Amino acid sequence: MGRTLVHLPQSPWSEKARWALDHHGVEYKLVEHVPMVFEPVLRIWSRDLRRKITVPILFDESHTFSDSLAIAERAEEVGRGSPLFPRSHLAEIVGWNEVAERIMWAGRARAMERMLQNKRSLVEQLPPFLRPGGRALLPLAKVGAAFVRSKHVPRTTSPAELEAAMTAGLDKARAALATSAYLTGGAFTFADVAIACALGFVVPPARLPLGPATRDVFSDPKLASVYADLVDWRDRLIEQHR
Ligand SMILES: N[C@@H](CCC(=O)N[C@@H](CS)C(=O)NCC(=O)O)C(=O)O
Repeated sequence: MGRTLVHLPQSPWSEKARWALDHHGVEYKLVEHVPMVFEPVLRIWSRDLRRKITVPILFDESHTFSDSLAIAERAEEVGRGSPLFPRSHLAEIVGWNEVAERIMWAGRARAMERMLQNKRSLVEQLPPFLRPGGRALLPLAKVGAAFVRSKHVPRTTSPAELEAAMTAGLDKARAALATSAYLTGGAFTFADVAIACALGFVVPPARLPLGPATRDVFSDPKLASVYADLVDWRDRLIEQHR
């Protein structure tokens, strides 16, 4: 099928993978994921019937890369351009990806709660071929969003804990950026890509194709005001490196 990335256009995780692939000039086809519906297909394509399916997934030659970090590493292996994983700072970069994952994990939990209360955003989650059905398909959109929440969001974490998980990571990034325009090694790396994408749960970047209601749901006005400096940094990074 040729090199193919299965993604969710609006998801910060998918953007993390696309950014690395594009940075390295890697060519690929895009297939838009439909939560719940595509899961059995992706299990078969990835030849792993038991794994928890998440996107992005890259199918490349006979290999499956089923995580944004693994996809970025593959991009580095087959692509061209400046390295996103310089060996001298590898451990730090992987550490920053973990920081980003914690911010995103908490950010998604908060965004999903808001989404389930927002009918317009739920309708915007319908796959393109169902969107013309609009409000009539709201119950279906709700089932899809509830499925994604139950798959990824444990009910035991309180809103305060989620906010604390986000601020811990954002404070760490702010401290690192106090002395440099980049998080590690004085150059643009995957650490910057990962944290920039995590800021998608504070203020989504303009370039992500989100419907207006979903843009609201993914935005966190309180954190946006506290971390306006990080959002500015992210926007400059996109201008220079995306
Ligand atoms: N650590 C994974 C996380 C990916 C992830 O959580 N993807 C979610 C994005 S919301 C997803 O696949 N959701 C749709 C689904 O579960 O069907 C990565 O970096 O790729």
